[in-house]
Amino acid sequence: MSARATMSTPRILLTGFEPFGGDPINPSALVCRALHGRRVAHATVHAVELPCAFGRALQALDEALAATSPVLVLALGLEAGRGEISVERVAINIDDARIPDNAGAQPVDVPVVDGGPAAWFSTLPVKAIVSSLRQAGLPAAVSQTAGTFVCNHVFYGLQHRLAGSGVRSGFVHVPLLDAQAPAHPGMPTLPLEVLVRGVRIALEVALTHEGADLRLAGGAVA
Ligand code: PCA
Repeated sequence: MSARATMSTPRILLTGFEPFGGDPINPSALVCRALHGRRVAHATVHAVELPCAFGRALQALDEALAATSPVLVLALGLEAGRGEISVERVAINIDDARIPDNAGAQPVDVPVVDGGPAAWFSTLPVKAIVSSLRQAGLPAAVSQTAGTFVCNHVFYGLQHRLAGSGVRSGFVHVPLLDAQAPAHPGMPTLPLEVLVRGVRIALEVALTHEGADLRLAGGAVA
């Protein structure tokens, strides 16, 4: 495809994270690499790997947003311990790190955005995405929390930046890969192909679902 044609194709910004916490790989980055340049519906995926560091991750996100002017943004991250592709519902305005980030920072109870609202909801049709993933036979669930580490930091920052813009955005946590099973005994894992297929479906639904989200139960009893 010529540069001109590429430029005129609407772009999806897909982000993943570099490895963190001592793991040599982060499945979210591998999914990004697999989908970079691929066509989904009428748009082309532009994938970017973010540093797993408070502040710097949002700077990298800002650069990627400015460079791509996307029609849709999906941020991905790893959550070891979850067995499903988890479509996040809400980002909260707090950084509270149980472990240091890749730059050695470990903020505790610091807002992501000073004076920002307590939370932002995903603007993706989260229920429709989960429903389509399940129909395709993939394990998927709505998640009620993206945690308080760098993933939630990026999710909140993303929603804050795009609030009112009309550009849909949100966050999906993916499980560990099968290849990581030996380093994480007893933890659920999935093959990379399943994650790539799932994220592709999520992008397609996010781009093409019209109107309000589906009214399907996706809640949790605490
Ligand atoms: N997962 C971490 C940060 C980077 C990643 O992939 C999180 O859930 O916050």
